[in-house]
Amino acid sequence: MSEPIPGPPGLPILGNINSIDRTDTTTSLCHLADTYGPIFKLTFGGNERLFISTHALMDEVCDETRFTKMVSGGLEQIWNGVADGLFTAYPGEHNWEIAHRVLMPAFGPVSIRSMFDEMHDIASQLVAKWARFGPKEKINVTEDFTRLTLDSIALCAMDTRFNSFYHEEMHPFVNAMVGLLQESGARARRPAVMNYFMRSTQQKYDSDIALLKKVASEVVAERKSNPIDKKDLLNAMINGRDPKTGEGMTEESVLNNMITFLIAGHETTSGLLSFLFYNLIKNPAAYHAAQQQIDEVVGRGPITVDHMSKLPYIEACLRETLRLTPTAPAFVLQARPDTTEDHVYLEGGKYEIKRGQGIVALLSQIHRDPAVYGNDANSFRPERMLDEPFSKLPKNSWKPFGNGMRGCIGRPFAWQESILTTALLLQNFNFRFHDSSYQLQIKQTLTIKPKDFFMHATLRDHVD
Ligand code: MNH
Repeated sequence: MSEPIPGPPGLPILGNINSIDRTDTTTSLCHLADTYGPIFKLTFGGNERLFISTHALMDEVCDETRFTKMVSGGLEQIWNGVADGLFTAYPGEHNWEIAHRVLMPAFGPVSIRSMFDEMHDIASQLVAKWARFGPKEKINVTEDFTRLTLDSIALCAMDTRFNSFYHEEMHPFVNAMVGLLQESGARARRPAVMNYFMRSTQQKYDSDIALLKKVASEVVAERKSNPIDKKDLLNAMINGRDPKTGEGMTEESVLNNMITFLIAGHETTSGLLSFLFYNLIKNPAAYHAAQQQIDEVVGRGPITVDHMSKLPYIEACLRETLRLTPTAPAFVLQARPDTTEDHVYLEGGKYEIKRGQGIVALLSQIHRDPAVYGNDANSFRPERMLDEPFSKLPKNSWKPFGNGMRGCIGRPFAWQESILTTALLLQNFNFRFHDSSYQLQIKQTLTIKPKDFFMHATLRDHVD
């Protein structure tokens, strides 16, 4: 006999909407996990979802012969903006398969290496800005990292400069994107019928989506009328052919994926860098070890692409940051739709899962499972993420980039950008909190970022 899956009692129509804090969904869900255990259920807008928070359960649902990605909740609402782009495509969709095979080489190591100079260009703009600010200026960390990551993906992917560092306001694309993400999340939380009564919300949602499409189609049109011979993502999408079927991507699919890259390609990396600097400032020993490695490996000269693989301590700090605060905090799985049974079972029959039922992997809980990470699972300890211990972690115990074939295609991009930026910043500055008693709080849209996190940057005294 399977055990009943526990969960808090809910309201008749709204379900468990009151169990969740909207600005910090992840923390609310983690509290529920502490109360209800390794697996619990919640109901939103009439749909029941399961939430898992241990490595043992995660290991099972990451088995791609039994489970696959599920597009539901906020992610399904993002369909309104980017339809079957890579991130939002339903499992098995033909357009996903074509785009996946066309784009895999474009995100491969050779390609990402060739983007180094452009990433360096944008990261240098950040260094220049903070250097001119001087030590007294209060830096809005997440905003400047968002400028960095957005400009970087736009330049590397499609040779377009957003020049965010030269504008007070964020590029309109960013506001539209935040609008799409926030409203998509909100829609998933309220009963569908309520949307009909929210005229102005609907109008803003529609105009945000229209702006995203306008920016993307202008870029594609510009490229088509002025072709350049550059191996970037846009050319890969326009000219690439699926090695298996010989098909190219449709015009719609190019646009949907262009917007997808701009969205998926910067929010998460910006959050990662923000949490990293929070962790470094909070943990002086790790901070000094990281800075020392840069001084030894790079010294005071220029940082090159060959340095990227020689900074293991920085990589460990990045991995440890994604363990504690995975910036894409959850993803959803389901029994494979081609399963013939009505139910599947977890832990050898202990829990019964209906076909089509969403299983949300709560990454920050899974990443703190004491069975894997021990009693100091809540501490920032980069040493446990150095190459050797990292490669020996149990399978599926560190999943910030998702799972299997639906895992993150942009991982090598994010990694190079994060190592480079961290190296440049630690080489040039010392950092401290603006408010030395700052307590970490989290702000969530679809991704998480530290809330109200400000710091100061002082140029390092390079006198020997
Ligand atoms: Mn990314 C999928 C996390 C950077 C583009 N990404 C995923 C998934 C996670 C994820 C988790 C799986 C989601 C799911 O199962 O529903 N991504 C990250 C993190 C970072 C990141 C934590 C940075 C840190 N991602 C990037 C970058 C790009 C990108 C940079 C693009 C340049 N990610 C994608 C795309 C997908 C994806 C595209 C969907 C892949 C697919 O399903 O084919």
